[in-house]
Amino acid sequence: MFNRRKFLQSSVFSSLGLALGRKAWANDPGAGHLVTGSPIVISTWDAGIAANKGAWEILGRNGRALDAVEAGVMVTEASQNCCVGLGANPDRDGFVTLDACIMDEFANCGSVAFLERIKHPISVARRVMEKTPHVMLVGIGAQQFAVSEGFPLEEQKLSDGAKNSYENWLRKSEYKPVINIENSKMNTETPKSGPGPFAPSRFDNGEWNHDTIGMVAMDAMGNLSGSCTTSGMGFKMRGRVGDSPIIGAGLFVDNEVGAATATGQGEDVIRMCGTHTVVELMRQGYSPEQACKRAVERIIKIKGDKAKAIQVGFLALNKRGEIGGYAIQKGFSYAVKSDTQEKMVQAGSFY
Ligand code: SD4
Repeated sequence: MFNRRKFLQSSVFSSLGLALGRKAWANDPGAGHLVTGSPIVISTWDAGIAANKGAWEILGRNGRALDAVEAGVMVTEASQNCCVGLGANPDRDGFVTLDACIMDEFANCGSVAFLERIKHPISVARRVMEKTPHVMLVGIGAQQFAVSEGFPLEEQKLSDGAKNSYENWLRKSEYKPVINIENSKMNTETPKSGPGPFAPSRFDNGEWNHDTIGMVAMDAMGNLSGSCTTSGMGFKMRGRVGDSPIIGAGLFVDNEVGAATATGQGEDVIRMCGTHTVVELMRQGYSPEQACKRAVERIIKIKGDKAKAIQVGFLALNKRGEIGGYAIQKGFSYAVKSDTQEKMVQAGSFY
């Protein structure tokens, strides 16, 4: 029972939290983005500009944040030349497998993982949320559900860009799927020789590459929602699922507090419940940027020096419309759209 004593305790803690938060806020360079009372959408990386425009079609007409975050990331999923959706890099056996999740202001959530041949995993995730008693469907079951809901089964074919990078990767890593004759099945064992570098944290031509879009938004009613969709780590092991479709890892929304999404090396986001951590830090009074920074520092603490070789970025929005992001490495950027602004922001970084 929530008695008076507990109420007093919780008020003391929330006042303490707010005091801490104000202090953190005062030192927070990202704290200037205050857009209280008006809709706002933010999303990861430069593909976020187009995605935000898609979301704004809904938010700008006072639509619901949930509809906006679905429509927004669908723009990225549909763009064959980008790094999300069926045009993206395949797994190490040459198949594109997609992960996505969505969450609304009532803590309703839906998710799909290891989904093949479906163009809009985010919409399948939403159907899981709205039409099933479950939160998450994976693999062939997710695909069957999608087809039963009327989603077309697309051709299994790599985009030109993905084909090129896969062929390069095969050459460099000398990966050869091995046939296990005894069971006449593909041997899924990791080959001893050269599994090759995974891709989400790869450092190419002077920048950290990425293959995910995470989006969080607040609508005119002040309600929050979020979405996250990805092809996951390029050249991952077959069946690998990252943080992006996992509620609390790649995405978390708490309508009382704020919402956060993550990008980068999913394994390291999962092990510290990344976006849930960011939202809980905001609950304690940290600004979005400070909360993202704290969460990054937690990864650094866990990984030690190994953190130098990976990228993880967090992006957050609180209930007051303040936004912020932070990453392990330089180069993490995010797109912002509101009534008054449309721009890219370079997030701060630990290194
Ligand atoms: C994953 N977090 O599958 C995703 C990958 C990503 O930018 O965000 N890449 O681990």
